[in-house]
Amino acid sequence: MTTGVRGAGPDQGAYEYGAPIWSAGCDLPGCESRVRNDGWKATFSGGGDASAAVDGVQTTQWRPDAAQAAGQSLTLDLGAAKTFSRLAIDAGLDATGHPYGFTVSVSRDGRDWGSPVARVAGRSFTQDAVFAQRTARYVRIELTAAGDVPWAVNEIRLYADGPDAAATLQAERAQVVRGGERGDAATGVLGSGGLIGFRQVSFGADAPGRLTVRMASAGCGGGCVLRLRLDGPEGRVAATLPVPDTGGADQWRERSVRLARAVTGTHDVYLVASGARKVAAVDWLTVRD
Ligand SMILES: [Ca+2]
Repeated sequence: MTTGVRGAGPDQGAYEYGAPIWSAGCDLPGCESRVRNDGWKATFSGGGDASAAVDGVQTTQWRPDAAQAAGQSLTLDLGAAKTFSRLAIDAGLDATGHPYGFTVSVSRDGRDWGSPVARVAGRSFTQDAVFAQRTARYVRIELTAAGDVPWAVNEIRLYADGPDAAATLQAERAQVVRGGERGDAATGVLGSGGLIGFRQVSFGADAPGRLTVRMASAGCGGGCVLRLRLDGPEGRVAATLPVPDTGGADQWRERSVRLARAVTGTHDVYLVASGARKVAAVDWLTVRD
């Protein structure tokens, strides 16, 4: 890895000295938009412990005793309303337990389900159901065909059209960067009115989370802030984060502040700099508990 070198060549070690630190995990668009599993529960219509289907571990598998039959269902409780537009069933390396067909339904209260949002037939290693984006707390997957062997699920995942607010939103990957250089791994120093923006960010928590920003700043004199604004650069302020003097535009620090109140649903998100000609460079931001 020899991109983003500072000086004559790469420094020895895991990352480039003085550069923003890397974040572990996949940074492809499809990974960023994965809905965070923060303690989902799964219930099988035939009873038994179905927790392995949503325990966040790809190698643990749920597999009931009975062979597949139409009407068997797994119901997920996401704990709070989440926004998503794609469901993927991962059966790992087990090629025998894929369902022959299923429907996906969603519900806000776990009682009123309406018509299925997706119908899927045919078998593949990962079975995706794609539908118009929904916000719901409960998801039901119901088989529509019989099979010789039991259904098997290693992990169920949900994805949204945009990133989850709890993901690490890398500033250099923002859809909008204004009033500062985009940069390879972080923005340059944003001036007052400068901003970065992310489209269609999913919020789902019932309680206010914390905005955390990794930033670098010098010479602001205590009067600078970064504001988290919703739905537009001039939109409602969800949080105001004072910018500290970190000792230089290459001295990175994390700072966080609690949101004024809970934000739910999907919003375009803007981090807007204010207070001085040079406010702060931004590495990443996130909203989580
Ligand atoms: Ca699992």
